[in-house]
Amino acid sequence: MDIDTITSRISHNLGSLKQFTSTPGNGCTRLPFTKEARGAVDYLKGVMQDIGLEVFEDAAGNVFGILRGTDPNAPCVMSGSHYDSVVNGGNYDGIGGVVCSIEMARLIAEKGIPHKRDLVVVGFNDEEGMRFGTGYFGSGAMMGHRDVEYCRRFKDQDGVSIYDAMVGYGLVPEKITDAAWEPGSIGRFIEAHIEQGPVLDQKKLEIGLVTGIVGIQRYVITVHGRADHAGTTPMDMRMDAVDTATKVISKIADWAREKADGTVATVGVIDVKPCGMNIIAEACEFSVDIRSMNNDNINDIVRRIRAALDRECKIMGGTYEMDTKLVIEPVELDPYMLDILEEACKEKQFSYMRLPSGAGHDSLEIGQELPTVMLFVGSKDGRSHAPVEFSEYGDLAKATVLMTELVERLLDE
Ligand code: HGY
Ligand code: MN
Ligand code: MN
Repeated sequence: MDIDTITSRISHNLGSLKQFTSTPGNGCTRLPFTKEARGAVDYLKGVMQDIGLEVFEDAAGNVFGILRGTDPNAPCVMSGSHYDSVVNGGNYDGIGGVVCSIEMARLIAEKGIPHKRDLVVVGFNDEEGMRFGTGYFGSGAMMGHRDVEYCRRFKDQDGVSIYDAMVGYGLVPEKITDAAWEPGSIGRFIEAHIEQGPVLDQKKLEIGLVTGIVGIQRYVITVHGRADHAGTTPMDMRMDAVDTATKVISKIADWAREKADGTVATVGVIDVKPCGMNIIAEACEFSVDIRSMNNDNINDIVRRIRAALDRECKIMGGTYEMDTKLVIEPVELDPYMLDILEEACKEKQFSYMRLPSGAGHDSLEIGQELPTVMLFVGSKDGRSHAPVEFSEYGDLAKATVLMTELVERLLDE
């Protein structure tokens, strides 16, 4: 396996995929069910077809390429990541792993050695949940966790539901359950991804072997007060939604810090209505994203948020709603596959370490039910979800070589 050839192929494909963004010059914005998604999927299909994979898109907007094995009844080995991005994101998050999996399939196809199990490469749709505030739509659909009601329920900031966005993209939401794979048909899942954090970069390591992925809970909370004149309304007669919401928001990060075990909590979105300098806020909507390897910590912070909202809204005389967007538990990743990867790192003298993932991934959804493993490559300065996101193509090539070694073994087990 010529690492330079793999590196140049990855560099070429990721370089070409950069064009599929709605914010050219300001990072990658490739939201689900958009023309940018369509462009990236068509590009990926072309590369997969060039390798000789059987290519198809499913009812959720995922794209698959299959290298057939000799035993159609054997559970397949699947590898991939997501092709969507956040707004003004980077050019490696998700798509880097999709390209690595495709190059891994190419290496195996080029050898032309028959193998027992199908090798399936996948580009998942809407892992980020950026547009609809959810997450893991494509991988969740593949695992049988998405239905038409789910598609109708979640809407983007323009009020477009997943359902309507799917129709606009040419999909039939009523067929979303067709995206579910038969239980037992997928044997193992392998995902290469950028770390999106500072650890590998600071330690100058080439590979991260991911031991587990944090659990995540996401909510959108709306505090309801009353719009009034900012000048004439005495302080004791106000129902100020911002005053009440911020009394809760200001505590959330400290509740995470108190856990002192890597638990994190983020309020990334705050929206005020009617949003006027001289109007007391009628409503204040904010997002909460809580993550930990310890699920009890997440539940405790959610409990404290609810209790604070109850207390502060009672004092203000207002109300609140707490809309659940995502609830998923932490996963431990597969020790058997991790050990094989670790042996391969040693044999190839790739510098590596084992570490948990603070970012969510399709592997978080899939790993709830299937043996799953992830490999990380470093993120320059630990930056991600920003246009400056950068990873070394050579490191992605090394992850590809490691995945190839693992998958070749799994295909014939
Ligand atoms: O939010 C995340 O952790 C991931 O980038 N979807
Ligand atoms: Mn990602
Ligand atoms: Mn991401």
